[in-house]
Amino acid sequence: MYAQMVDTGVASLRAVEELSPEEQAFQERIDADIKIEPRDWMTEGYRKTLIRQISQHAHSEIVGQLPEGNWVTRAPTLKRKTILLAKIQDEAGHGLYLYSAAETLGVSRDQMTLDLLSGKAKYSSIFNYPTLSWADIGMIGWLVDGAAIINQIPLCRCSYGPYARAMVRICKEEAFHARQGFDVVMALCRGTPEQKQMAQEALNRWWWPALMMFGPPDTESVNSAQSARWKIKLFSNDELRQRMVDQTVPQAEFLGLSIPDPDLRWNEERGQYDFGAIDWSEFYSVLKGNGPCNRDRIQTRRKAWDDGAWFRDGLNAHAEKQTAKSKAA
Ligand code: BYC
Repeated sequence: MYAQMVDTGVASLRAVEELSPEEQAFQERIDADIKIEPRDWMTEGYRKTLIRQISQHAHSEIVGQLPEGNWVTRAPTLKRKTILLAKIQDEAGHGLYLYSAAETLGVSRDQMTLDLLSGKAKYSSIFNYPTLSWADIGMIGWLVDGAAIINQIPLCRCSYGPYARAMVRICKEEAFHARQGFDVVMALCRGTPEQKQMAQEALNRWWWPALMMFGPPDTESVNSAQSARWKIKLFSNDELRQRMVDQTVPQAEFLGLSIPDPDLRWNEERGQYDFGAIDWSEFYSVLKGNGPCNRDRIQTRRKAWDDGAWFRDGLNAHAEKQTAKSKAA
């Protein structure tokens, strides 16, 4: 699979003999499944790729709190409200572990935040869609966290030690999140016809964006080949997307919901579902900043950054004072 990904990636890879002796030794360690740790020698490309991916992953966790936060005051019961609050708090924690993992590569958290606010760094396309009804909170848990788990379980085995270790705890927590989402949707599906209809409408809106979360098709994925060679990526975007469809369709059947894809059918020969064409123009448009909520999300994060300036200044002043004190002692 890994070899196949390297072959099908759109970006061409340098042949092994073109690598410097240091680069070859580095690649051999990765091939032997030896984890790369922060103080180990690494190529600049490996470091930059990890900073790009881990920081974007961290930003996704932080921006991902916003569509859910929209429903904290309107959760239907106190129990659902406390569960939602706990979940949102977990996402903040995931952001923190991931920022810390990225910091081990020599980038500061302030720099990563500034890159998000300037639009240089991306975050997951999925969080540019609005949460219009309570059923959307269920869909985020069931589909978005479900997709996140499929994408992130392999990351627990990726080549960079701090990222792999952070992902172990994140995946455990994401498994709870996905179950609570399924529970929200199941309650709606067992409720009144109006509630079931609300769930169906939410599924219709979230299905395709959830499949886009896995990234562009393998034929258009610029980073896949190199990331596969470095074992940052263990499965291709399309392989994981297929896994998502195969896992989710039976769950939708159990709930009595229909997947909004007329071309969806079981392929006996492949032992997998065939599914319809994804509208990649929508994905690229969202990436360019033209999704329904892009501007709103960045504006909210900018405001949070500006509003928190006094607090960061206070922490820094305190830290400087402590350092001066310990030097004087
Ligand atoms: N959204 O060459 P490709 C979560 C970009 S879940 C935006 O295939 P790569 C959460 C990609 O960055 C979500 N951009 O890239 C769940 C690249 O542009 P740059 C976060 C996307 O990196 C619930 C370009 O398209 N999960 O956190 O090999 C609640 C070409 O793509 C997307 C992660 O970040 C997208 N969906 O593969 C709260 C998991 N897809 O960077 C939070 C870790 C692609 O070259 N990340 N792009 O300018 C990954 O596994 C990989 O980075 C991806 C993309 C599979 C996402």
